Amino acid sequence: MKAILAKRVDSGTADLTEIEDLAVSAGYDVVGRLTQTRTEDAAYHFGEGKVDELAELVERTDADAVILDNEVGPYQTFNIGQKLPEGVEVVDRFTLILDIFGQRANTRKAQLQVELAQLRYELPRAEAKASLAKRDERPGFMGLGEYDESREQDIKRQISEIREELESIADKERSRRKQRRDSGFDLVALAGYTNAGKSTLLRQLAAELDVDENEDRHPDLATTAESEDRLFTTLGTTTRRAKMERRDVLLTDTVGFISDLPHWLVESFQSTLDSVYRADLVLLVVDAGEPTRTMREKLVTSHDTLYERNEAPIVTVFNKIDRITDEELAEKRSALSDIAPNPVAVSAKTGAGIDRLRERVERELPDWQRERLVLPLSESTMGVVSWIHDNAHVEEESYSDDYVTLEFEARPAVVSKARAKAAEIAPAESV
Ligand SMILES: Nc1nc2c(ncn2[C@@H]2O[C@H](COP(=O)(O)OP(=O)(O)OP(=O)(O)O)[C@@H](O)[C@H]2O)c(=O)[nH]1
Ligand SMILES: [Mg+2]
Repeated sequence: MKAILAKRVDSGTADLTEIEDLAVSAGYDVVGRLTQTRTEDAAYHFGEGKVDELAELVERTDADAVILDNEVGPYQTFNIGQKLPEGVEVVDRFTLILDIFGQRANTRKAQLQVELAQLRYELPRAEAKASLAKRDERPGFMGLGEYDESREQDIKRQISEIREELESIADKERSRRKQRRDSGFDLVALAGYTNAGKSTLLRQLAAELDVDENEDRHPDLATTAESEDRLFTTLGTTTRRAKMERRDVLLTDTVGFISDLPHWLVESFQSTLDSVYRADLVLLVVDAGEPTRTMREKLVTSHDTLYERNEAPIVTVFNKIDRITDEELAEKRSALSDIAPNPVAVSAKTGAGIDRLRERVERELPDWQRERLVLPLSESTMGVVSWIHDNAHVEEESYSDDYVTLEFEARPAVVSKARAKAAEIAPAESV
C-alpha cells in the first residue's frame, strides 16, 4: 500500500517523523510528503489549493491512501476525498493507530479494546450523519436518517457490551494481582513510549517462563522472536517472574504510550494500563538514543499519563545507552534531572547496567519485615515451612529434636499470613 503523508501546522514547520513511523509500522510504503503552514480551512482543513496539489501528487505517485497527521473533521475528510482519485483512502492519525492496533491485537482483551476504540471513533461520526440525514428532507433520501439512527443505537449497544466484558476481565485481573501480592510477590510494571525497549528489557530481566498459562501470551515475547523496530509491538500485557537482588518480583510489560492520543483511545486501553497503575513500582523506560528534547517531551507525557492514577514510586530507566557515548549520557542526565532524577542507565540489548537496575528496584520496593517463628515438628508444620520458603526470603532454618526455627524476611502481608498459619498448628508454641 502506497501512501502520501500530509500535515498542517498553524505556525513553524510541520514535522512528519512520527506519522511516518506510524505509517511504516502499519505497513505503508511512503511515496510522498506534503506540509502546509497556515490556519485551518473550514471546508478542507488545508488550503483548497494545497488539496489540489495533494490530488496531483496522488495521481503522479499512484498512491492508495492519504495519511493526514491532523485532527480532520468528518466533513473535511469527506471534502478532501471528493478531490482525490476514486478509491483513494483518507486516513487520519487515529484511524492509522487503530489500524496498527487491529493488526497486532492477538488476545481477546486486546481485540475488545481495539473494537471499543473503533466504535468510539465511529460514534460521533454516525451521530453527525444521522443529524445531517434528518435535516436533509429531500425526497428520495427518506429513510437514510432512520438507518443511521439505528446504526447509532447499534454502536451504543455494542460499546456497552464490550465494556461489560472488559470489566469482567479486569475483575479477574484484580483478583490475580491480589493473589500474587498475598503470595509474597512485589509487582513491578514497565511503562513508557512505544519502541522504548520495554519488551526487550523484560526479556533481559525475567526468567524464561511466563507466570501462568492463563495469561495472554505474546508472540513478541517468545525467546526466539526478535523485538521489532516498529511502533506498538506490544498491545496486551504479559507478566514474568524476575529475580532482583534477593527478592523475586513479577514484572509486567504492556502497551506503550504515544503523544496526542485522544482521551477516548487512551480510555479504551484503560484496563491494560491498570497493571501499571496498580503496581508496587513503575519502571519508566525512555530511549536515551533520542534527542534530549524528544526524551523530555516523552517523559512529560508519560508522567501526565501516570500522574492521576499511579500511586507507586517511579524509577526512570534510560535505555539503549549502547547507542550513545558516556559524555552524551552525562549531558542527558543533567539536562533531564528535573523530570528524571537519578535515572538508571541500561542497555536492554547488551545487558549493560542491568545489575544496577536490579539493585535499584530492590531498594525502591516497600520494605520487608523480619520475623522469627519457632514451630513444633509435625507434618503440618512442614507444610507451613515450605509455604514460607515459597513466599519469603528464609535466612536461617534450624532443627532441634522437637522444634524448627525459621528466620525470614517478607512483605508485611506474608509475615502476617505466616503468623496466622503458625498459630493454627501451634497456638501456644509460636514465638
Ligand atoms: N540499540 C539498542 N536497541 C534496543 C535496545 N533495547 C531495545 N532495542 C530495540 O528497540 C526496538 C523496540 O524494542 P521493544 O522492546 O519492542 O520496545 P517496546 O517498548 O516493547 O515497544 P512497544 O511494544 O511497541 O511499546 C527493537 O528494535 C529493539 O531491538 C537497546 O538497549 N539498545
Ligand atoms: Mg513491547
